[in-house]
Amino acid sequence: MSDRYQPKPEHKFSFGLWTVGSVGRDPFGEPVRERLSPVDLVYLLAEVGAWGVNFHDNDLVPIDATPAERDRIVADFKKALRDTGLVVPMATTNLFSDPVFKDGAFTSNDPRVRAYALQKTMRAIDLGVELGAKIYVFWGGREGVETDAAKNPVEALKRMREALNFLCEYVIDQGYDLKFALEAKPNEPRGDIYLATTGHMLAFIETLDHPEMVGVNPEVAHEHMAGLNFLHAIAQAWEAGKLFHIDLNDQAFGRYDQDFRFGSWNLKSAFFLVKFLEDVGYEGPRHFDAHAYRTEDYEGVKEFARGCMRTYLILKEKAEQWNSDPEIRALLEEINADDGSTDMFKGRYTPEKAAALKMASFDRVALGKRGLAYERLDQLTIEILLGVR
Ligand code: GCO
Ligand code: MN
Ligand code: MN
Repeated sequence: MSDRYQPKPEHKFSFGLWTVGSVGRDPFGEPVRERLSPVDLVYLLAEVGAWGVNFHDNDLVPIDATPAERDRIVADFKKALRDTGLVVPMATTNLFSDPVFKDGAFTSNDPRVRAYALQKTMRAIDLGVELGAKIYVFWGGREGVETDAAKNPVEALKRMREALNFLCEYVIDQGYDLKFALEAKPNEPRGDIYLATTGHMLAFIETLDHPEMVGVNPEVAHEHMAGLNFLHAIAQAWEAGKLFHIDLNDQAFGRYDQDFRFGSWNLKSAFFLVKFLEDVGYEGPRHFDAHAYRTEDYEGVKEFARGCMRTYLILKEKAEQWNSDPEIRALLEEINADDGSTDMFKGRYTPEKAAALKMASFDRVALGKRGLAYERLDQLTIEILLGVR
């Protein structure tokens, strides 16, 4: 194996405890792997070369742990972090597993459940910050419905806003250095989940009391489940200054929530995604929110984790190759050529520009006849990906 694709801390590759710790349970079958402790998982991640480990509160501390148990678990986990050098870049709350959240957490119709969800989240924020997290993810897996008879969707949005505003104030009040990243998903486990896409989240964030503290955590699989172009989602988030975190995995369109190894399904989408993150200089964690196939033992889980990072680094190299390929560069130059003939119409509106533009003449037929060479450009991309160029 070439050293070029060895993960290093500067690549900021992270995994959730729930990803490599997945025991392979699905709606049709029982676990296929024994459960490893959080400490074992930290060592496993260190062995494969990861930089960071993320967790839901209850991945680390069971929901019914006593304060003494909590303190012991946290102490053991901190020791494993010290021994391995792994960091905790992100933390989050499990607001979906326990039956209390069967109808949502922040959007539940029951005000006692909403209050409990806030309490649980404040405690989980304290835990995340104690372990060094700088990003706090909100994934509202149960914030939705099977039937719209059950909840008023406008009321649901108001409840979500109230909860996030409350929690932003909590973070400010504690003096924590912590940002929030909202993660959209269209469905699963609920029939429909509110704020279904990254685009929905971006619009919602602007309605919060502290929009500067809140960004997004887009996930490849979630946008693909909705049939959307993931690159376009993260590009919009990036342009808005809101790409605080990212969940990398893979997913066939139109299927159940697959959480495949990064790059294992749609190589071309994965390529343009890596190219984008590297080209713009995204500096956040590259978090893999994926699972090994249910067929695997823990050797297979390690292969899965290594594969996520290795594929990322290979695609990063391919992106460099794409950017410096002379034929691609020449094509891009031609595609983006500007003869300066429309310079006087560019920029902000003025009445003079509008009047001049209305009088200008364009050779519409010639413009429509121009071939754009995107076929060649795409074939060159494919040949780079296939390794023949
Ligand atoms: C999913 C989600 C989760 C979240 C996680 C962190 O589809 O189950 O992607 O894995 O990312 O809860 O918030
Ligand atoms: Mn997911
Ligand atoms: Mn996710």
